[in-house]
Amino acid sequence: MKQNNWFDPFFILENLSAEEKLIQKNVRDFSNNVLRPIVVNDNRNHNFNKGLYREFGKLGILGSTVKNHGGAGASSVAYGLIAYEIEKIDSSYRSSISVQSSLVIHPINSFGSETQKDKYLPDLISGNKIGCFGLTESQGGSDPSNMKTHAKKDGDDWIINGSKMWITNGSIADVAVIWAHTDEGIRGFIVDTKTKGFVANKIENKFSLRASITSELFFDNIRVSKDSVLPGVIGLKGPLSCLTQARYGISWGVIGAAESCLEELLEYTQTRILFDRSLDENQAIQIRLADMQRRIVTSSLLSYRLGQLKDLEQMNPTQVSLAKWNNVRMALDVARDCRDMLGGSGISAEYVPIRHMLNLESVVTYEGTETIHQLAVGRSLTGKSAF
Ligand code: TGC
Ligand code: FAD
Repeated sequence: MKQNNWFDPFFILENLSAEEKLIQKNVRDFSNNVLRPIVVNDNRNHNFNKGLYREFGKLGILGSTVKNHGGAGASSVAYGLIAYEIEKIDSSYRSSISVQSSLVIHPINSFGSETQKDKYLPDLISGNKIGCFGLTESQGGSDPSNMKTHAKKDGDDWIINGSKMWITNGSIADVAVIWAHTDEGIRGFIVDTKTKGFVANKIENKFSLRASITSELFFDNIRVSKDSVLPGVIGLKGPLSCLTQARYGISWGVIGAAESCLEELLEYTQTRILFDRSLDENQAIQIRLADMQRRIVTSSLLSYRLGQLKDLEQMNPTQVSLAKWNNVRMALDVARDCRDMLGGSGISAEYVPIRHMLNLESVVTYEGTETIHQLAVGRSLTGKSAF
């Protein structure tokens, strides 16, 4: 009988392909050697080092599923494993990979012209250029159809006016994929962030995702050429289909965050002596630990199955809503419970749960809030839209 391994009792990791195992090992080594030593300072100083993008590029984890333009052509399960390993360290670093891969490279690869792909994908995949994705606006991110940003044709050009809020990478990006209303419906534009009239301001004083840059964008009569518009999609399904890709990755990533918290807690409860016995000898503590394992493992099985379906091109948005909702809720609850069982130490930056917990407050909100995913599942069950 095989030994039980607490984070992989159903041998998901053992049964990965040789390529998936190698990708996971490389990303885990990178995370431990490069990201782990810097995360506490990055979090404390509200810092993200742009140079990391080139390192991500060298490792092959930007646009990892793309089959050309320098992409590794990896499986969707491998993409999930990348998110999982990176988010074990911090959701901020996973966010930077999600945005570049799913929200910038994906729309250009799926909806861009061959000229756009040749122009942008090699630099985005190698990390020479950084991208951001502008959908949300201040009047309500849950309802993107209500966006005010609009683009009007002016001869061969387009003129874009409006603003975007809470944009990851906004003030460090070279390239922005901006969604705007046009007379034809919602369209996506690839905008050089140096274009006159493009302003990005970093949002300061966040309690969450402090090692990720979040910005507000303003577009004041930005003039872009007709070659900037993504020709392959019109309508909200353009940005929403990008979100489906990113939400899939998030469902994997948060398992890493939860696992990190439990790993640290297991060690703590073995060595913390209260009432003459170690904390983990108490039934009440064991039940809570076991419950965390139950939630982590069932979430892993869900994401793994979703990855297999994605590779078979059978994944649909309702499955993704269920997984994003379930797994982020799981990770947030696990991080909070781990923080509690660390007692007073749990509020110290010396331990990981409080940082993960605070990060996960963003993750439960972005890429569709928990309520939005519940309502998406509700709509699919009842056939009635209750948004
Ligand atoms: P609805 O009528 O449902 O749909 C409009 C069209 O879109 C299609 N569609 C989808 N396509 C692909 N994937 C999905 N998940 C899709 N959901 C819908 C749909 O079939 C339809 O197509 P068509 O051809 O019929 O036109 O649209 P709705 O206005 O009722 O809205 C539905 C709702 C509420 C679910 C949607 O607006 C939504 O998901 N809202 C949440 C917005 C959101 O998640 N924003 C995230 C912004 S990006 C971000 O947070 C990045 S975080 C970055 C980081 O990781 O750091
Ligand atoms: P609102 O939509 O105003 O929601 C407020 C509350 O109302 C929530 O609890 C919500 O669940 C609830 N609610 C909404 N509608 C309903 C309803 N019909 N019924 C019941 N309750 C409802 N966006 C981008 O475009 N690009 C990015 O790169 C990006 N990065 C982000 C990074 C961070 C750190 C954060 C925090 C956000 C980011 N976002 C990004 C924005 C994110 O997608 C939005 O914050 C999110 O979609 C929610 O929108 P909102 O903040 O306007 O909240």
